[in-house]
Amino acid sequence: PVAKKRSDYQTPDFLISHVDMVFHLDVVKTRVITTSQITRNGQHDRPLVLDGESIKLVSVALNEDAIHDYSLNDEQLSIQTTESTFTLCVETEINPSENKTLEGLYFSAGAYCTQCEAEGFRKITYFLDRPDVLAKYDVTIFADKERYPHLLSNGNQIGKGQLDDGRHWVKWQDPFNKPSYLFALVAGDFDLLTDNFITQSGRNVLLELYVDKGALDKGHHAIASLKKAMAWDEEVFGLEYDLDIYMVVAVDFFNMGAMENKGLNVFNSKFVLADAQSATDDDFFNIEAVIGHEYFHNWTGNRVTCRDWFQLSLKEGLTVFRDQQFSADMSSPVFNRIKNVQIIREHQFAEDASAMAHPIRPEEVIEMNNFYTVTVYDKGAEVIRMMHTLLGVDGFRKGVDLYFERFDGQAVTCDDFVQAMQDATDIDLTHFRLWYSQSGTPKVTVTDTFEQSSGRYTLTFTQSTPPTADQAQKHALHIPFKFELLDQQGMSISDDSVPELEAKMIELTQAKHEITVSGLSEKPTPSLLLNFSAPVKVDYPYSHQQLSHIILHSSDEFSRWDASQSLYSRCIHSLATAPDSPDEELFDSMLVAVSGMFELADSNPALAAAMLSVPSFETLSQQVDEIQVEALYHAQRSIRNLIATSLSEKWLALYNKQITGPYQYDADDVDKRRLRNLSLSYLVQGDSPQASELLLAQFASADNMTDSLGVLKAAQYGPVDQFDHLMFQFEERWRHDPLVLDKWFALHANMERSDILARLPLLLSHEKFSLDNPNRVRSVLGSFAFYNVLGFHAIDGSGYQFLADYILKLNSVNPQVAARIITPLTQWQKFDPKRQELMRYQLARIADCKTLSKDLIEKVTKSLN
Ligand code: B3K
Ligand code: ZN
Repeated sequence: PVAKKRSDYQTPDFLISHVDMVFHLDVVKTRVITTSQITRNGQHDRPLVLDGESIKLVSVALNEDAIHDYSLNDEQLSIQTTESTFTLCVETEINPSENKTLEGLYFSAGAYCTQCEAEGFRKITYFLDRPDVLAKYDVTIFADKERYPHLLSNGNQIGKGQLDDGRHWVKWQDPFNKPSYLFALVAGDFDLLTDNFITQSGRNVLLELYVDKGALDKGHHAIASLKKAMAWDEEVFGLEYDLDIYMVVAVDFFNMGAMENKGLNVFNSKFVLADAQSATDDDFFNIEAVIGHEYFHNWTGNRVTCRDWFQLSLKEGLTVFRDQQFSADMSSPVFNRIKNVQIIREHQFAEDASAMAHPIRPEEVIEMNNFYTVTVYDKGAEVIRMMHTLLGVDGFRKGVDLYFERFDGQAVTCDDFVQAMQDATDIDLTHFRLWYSQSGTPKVTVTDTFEQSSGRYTLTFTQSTPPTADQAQKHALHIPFKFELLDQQGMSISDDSVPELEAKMIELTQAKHEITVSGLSEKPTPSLLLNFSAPVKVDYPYSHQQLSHIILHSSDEFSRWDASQSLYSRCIHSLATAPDSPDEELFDSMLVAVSGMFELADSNPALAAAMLSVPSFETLSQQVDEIQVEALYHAQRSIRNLIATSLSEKWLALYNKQITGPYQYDADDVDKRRLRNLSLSYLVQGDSPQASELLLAQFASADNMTDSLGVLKAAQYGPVDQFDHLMFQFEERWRHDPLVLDKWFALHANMERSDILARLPLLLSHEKFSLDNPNRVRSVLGSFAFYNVLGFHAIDGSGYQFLADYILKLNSVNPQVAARIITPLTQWQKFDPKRQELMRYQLARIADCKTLSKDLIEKVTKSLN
């Protein structure tokens, strides 16, 4: 396969104004008749070249005359014509039940469903399957009435009828122009939950949620979340929904989280269904976030879409930023910010350090589905956030308003967005645009000097970005770097002769910057990168006293948390490098700081819970040049044990204080459960005499999944027999519910056990496991590869081999899912030479496969270079 380059973009040779589609649904032989109104775009005599893949072409007619002199290959249908405006009718045949890729039209769990982004529409019909061809669609669906009472597509229902043979039909019309990737069709037998929303201009919007039969009660949270999202977008961005109906369908077989098809979102049921018994607080949170995300796409993605797929971050970075703001407004801003930053530090920094490094606007793509990444999404959102910081709340809103004023109904570029932000505010973003083309994680090194005699304090900021696999040369970026200086009382120092200090922000644009503050009586403590104002790493030689000072006094809650994490990291790395000579003084000061954090539990429980948690192995891995797997893993465990044992009384007291009534998903109770389960986990890790009793009591009395799962997660650190017993009971109770069983699968796959590789096959042959279902695959294989540190990275290479075996199996079932779970293998660069070799060996084995999908070819080839 050949890569497409961003620089090769050309406007389409033809445009399509209207599409009429007729579907005759059948499990093995679905017929699709697509009639398009086409016009030549400009003066040229090139043929009409349509995309099409894995479908059977039945017939082609141009202006109602059948034609046969077209040329056809595996990917394209070319038609030579001299007409400049014409009607093209294409009939295709599809086998939806054979389609395990879950892209295009597929049949699963008794229902038909489509997924077209990025390039799945071409698996339905021959078409100009690119986002800059926008058309209006009419869609008529025929299917058996009894089995498929609900026939859905985008827009408004404009007709329906009944045939004598038991089939019925429904016709839909979408009044908005849209690219083919936003097309959707669903047919099945569902339970339907309805509600309505009155927009700010007084229009009534019908809300419809389609779920599996019997799951109606689990839909209320999703509907409530949707209404919150609709109200929030009106309030914060002045954006109102534009159709009279908004449909959401939950399906069990889905490659990702959800899809923002116009007026007809399709969701992974994991991000819709919830009740207290079966869903955790995190599930409730994620449902609200994903429902919000897809809803926000209606403006940022659907009304204004991407010109080409290299611009994906135009809609994804912006929409992630919007969903992050929404979630922050719905609950605790600091807790949300911490979550966002953890994703960047655990996964995006790792991507930058790997063979898959790419800018938020990639330059070269073989398989577009490989670029729905943490870089495009989450770093993309950080880039939008930096503009928000530079422009301010009002400036940002003005920019977004201008963006819609200019581009509503069009397919545009990231540059168009930035230009609108600049034009609306007169803030020069020329240099800032480099964030779109430069990949990698910048490092800002900060040093300082203090001259006691004159009271002069100088801070020096130096930025540099290490080369990445895709790009050797790096330039200085425009970085909004927030900071403050704390005096010994913990007050933030101000000095109106130093504008950066007053603004608590310096805009770094060159390799080096310096600022000087005079007249200080003592050396201040700099609190750096407040609120994580840019997606960079910071290096400053903090003493542990300074970190403790920031933990107590920074005016920025995020930075208080961040300092706590630096302190833990320091302890863990110090123990990992010198396990035999622990730095007692450092550990003591850490323990003093930790014991102080307990005092926050009443006033700021969300922050307290985050501060009392040590950094993940993934975060720690990105802080070192070479990951020493066992040493780092055990050091992290030891520090947690130290915190657990040294403060066992505090943990017990904290546990006992978290009293909640019957389950409710509200901020106070969520915080309490979080602190309760965190305490429980430390009590078990610290081998507290009460641990077993508490585990069993909580397991027996829990009226909700958060507390039940909290028990299992904590029990991992306790006696094996007890853990096994609890897991057994859990499975007995939940084996009928696949979404809950996924949690059980994931816990199993993460277990720290020497025989883990003998246990995984048992999970994979579990009667509820299926390689066809992405949620199951992610729970077992994904959890193992991403999070089972000792198992996956076993020094005999068995973990790598195990994953590779299954990637080869998945290659022929679902290439998108295979290409996702291969990620940990593509991140070999930071491991020791022995492991690097073992990981590359498995990558090479995969590369040898003669029938490898484009998805895997792209990732494997890059990784082996
Ligand atoms: N836009 C979709 C993702 C499509 C992924 C295609 N492989 C969901 C989202 O970001 O909202
Ligand atoms: Zn999205």
